[in-house]
Amino acid sequence: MKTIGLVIISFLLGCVLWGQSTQAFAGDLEDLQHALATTPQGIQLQNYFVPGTSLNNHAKIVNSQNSLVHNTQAVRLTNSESQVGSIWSTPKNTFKLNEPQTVSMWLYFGGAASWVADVDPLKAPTGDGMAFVLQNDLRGVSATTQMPGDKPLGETLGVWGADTDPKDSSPAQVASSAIQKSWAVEFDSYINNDTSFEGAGKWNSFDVSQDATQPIRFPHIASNYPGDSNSYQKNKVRGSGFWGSGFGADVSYFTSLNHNGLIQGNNFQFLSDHQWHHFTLRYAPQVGTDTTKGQISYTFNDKDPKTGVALPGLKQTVELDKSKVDNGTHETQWGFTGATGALSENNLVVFDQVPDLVEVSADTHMADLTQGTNVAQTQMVRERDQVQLNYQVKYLNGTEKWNDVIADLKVPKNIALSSGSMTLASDPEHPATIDAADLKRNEVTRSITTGLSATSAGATFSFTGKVKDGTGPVAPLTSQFRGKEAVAETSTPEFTVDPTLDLKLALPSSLYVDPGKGAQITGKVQIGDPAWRNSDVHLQMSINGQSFEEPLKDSDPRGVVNVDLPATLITKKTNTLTVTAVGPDPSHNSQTKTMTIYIGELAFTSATPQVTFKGKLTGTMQRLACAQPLDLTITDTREKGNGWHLEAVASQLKRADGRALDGDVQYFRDGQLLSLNAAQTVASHTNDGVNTRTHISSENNQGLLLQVGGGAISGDYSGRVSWLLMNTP
Ligand SMILES: [Ca+2]
Ligand SMILES: [Ca+2]
Repeated sequence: MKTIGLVIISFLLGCVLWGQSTQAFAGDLEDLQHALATTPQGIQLQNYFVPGTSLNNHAKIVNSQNSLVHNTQAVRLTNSESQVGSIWSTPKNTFKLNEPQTVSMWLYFGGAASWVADVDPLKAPTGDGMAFVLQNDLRGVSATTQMPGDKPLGETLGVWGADTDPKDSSPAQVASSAIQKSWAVEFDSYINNDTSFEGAGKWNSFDVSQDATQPIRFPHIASNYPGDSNSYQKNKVRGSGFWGSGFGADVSYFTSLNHNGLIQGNNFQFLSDHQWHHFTLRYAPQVGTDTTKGQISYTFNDKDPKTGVALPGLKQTVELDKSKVDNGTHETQWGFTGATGALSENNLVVFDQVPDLVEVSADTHMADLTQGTNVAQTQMVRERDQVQLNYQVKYLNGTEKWNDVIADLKVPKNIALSSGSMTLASDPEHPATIDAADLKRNEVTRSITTGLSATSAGATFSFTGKVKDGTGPVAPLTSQFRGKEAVAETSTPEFTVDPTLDLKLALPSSLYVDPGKGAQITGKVQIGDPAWRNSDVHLQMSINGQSFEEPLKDSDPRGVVNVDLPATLITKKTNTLTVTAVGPDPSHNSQTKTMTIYIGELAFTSATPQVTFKGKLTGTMQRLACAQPLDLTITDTREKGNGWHLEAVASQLKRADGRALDGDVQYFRDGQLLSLNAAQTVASHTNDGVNTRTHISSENNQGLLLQVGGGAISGDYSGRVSWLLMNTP
């Protein structure tokens, strides 16, 4: 935004100045008080940051006014019109270019002042925003955009170059006025998209998009190198009217900024909405095997500001060319810059993790011990189930110990805790017990007095308890591990409490029935309530699209399931029956069990198609073995207790000329030879309900032989063996 009124936007400036004397200030102050009263939990900053020393710098470290947080400070970059603010890391808190780094924070961008009536959501009157900056500018903590005169140019955010020359502008000239040897990600809450002849070179065109299909219309987040001329585009604009008639003075230039890694909102409250927004920046010190580049991923709105619960957020990943920011030390100063022009904005930052001091993480695991489930996955427990909650904090790495860590843990109120312990990773054999009074409150605040470090890298708080009676959804609860150097937060999973299982149903998983026959379903329901009789419990069943219901029979022993399923419902080879037991109160039901009902059959499922016997006649009686193994498989999927037997009979073997062979086919079994001139039983079987297949093979010391008499004459003979499978044992 601009500080000198021009025709295009002076109407907006007029609005602001009109009531400025007391109301504007009151609006900003009110918003600032709101921001400080609602800061999320962060860390103390005075050891890690110093305000910039550039002219007109308004950045300050201020204390949170939120009584719910502890030892939290905020950076206040700007709090009124026509300000710049910058804050920079101290030497103990640099950004290391050759190491992984994580920085995470909460950002506040003010909002349309409450004293502006009828705020147009498409034109929120706020200031310009702020930028996260890595820099090795020779000016150090006094680095800022070089601006003509003493008025700050809001568009620059105090880090980008100044677009101030409409007649002889070049990207190199603009870049030279920026913070040098730097990389910045901007949080831009004001759209500077003036393409007019009159507005050119008046620091109001950075947000003019080079890509007409992706115009920048709303507040956004984007990154680039402020001191690099490749980050800017020079645009020519021609005047009209008198000057267009041929004199040379009718051309002006404006400069736009290349927005890399763009995350754009879809309204003007994307940034400036009187809310805190979480932002995480992760740096990896190489791209593949290329160590001249780093990779930066930044994610916006990755935590709910009210609950602290993690959200996916909006993410972009960009490459960092280290040569553009490194001065040979392989580290940079880092910090924030912000600026306002004619419109004001409270720009504030609260850090929960700064790079290189310590990197920490926390997570929660909730298990339903009764059901043996992970509640984060099932999102469900039942009344009276036993549950376990583990809160784990980890020290991942860092140059310092994580000091003064306080675990502030919250357990959902509908869990009655029975035990709790804290175990340090460095001393796993000696868990400390949590006091019963803390367990009763479902809240534990406990100091990890040893602190956490590379040698004492974590702690686990473990609680067990029982789900109280009362059904419904349970919202996530956020717990904190807050220490001097970082804050780690973790949330319990979102879940629902379902009614307890007063009824537990047990059924076999499958059943075979004979074709055309009904099925008898037998099982057991464990009835929890002694007042209920069998007939108070109904079985809701469904098979092949038909649903029906029937009560347990009072004539049966307690809890016995005994249902006759008619054959008309068993219409397929494989049928799925679902059964749920329901009590007199429909909120009490069992889990739904599924049973597969197969129609049984008795059949050959494989058979050797042909066997041959070969031999040299000797004029005496001979027995010839088959040249191929015999191989028959019989499948019986009928109900248990059914049997079958197999008979075999062979025709006489004949030559093509009709001459019969002197000899006969025999079956060898149990040391006996059975002539197949007449039908013989060669195998029999009774179904045990478990094994459905029987394999008859010549490898099992049985099979076919050809007995040839002494009068046989040579030739090719053929015949047939018939196998008869009978459904009786
Ligand atoms: Ca802007
Ligand atoms: Ca921008």
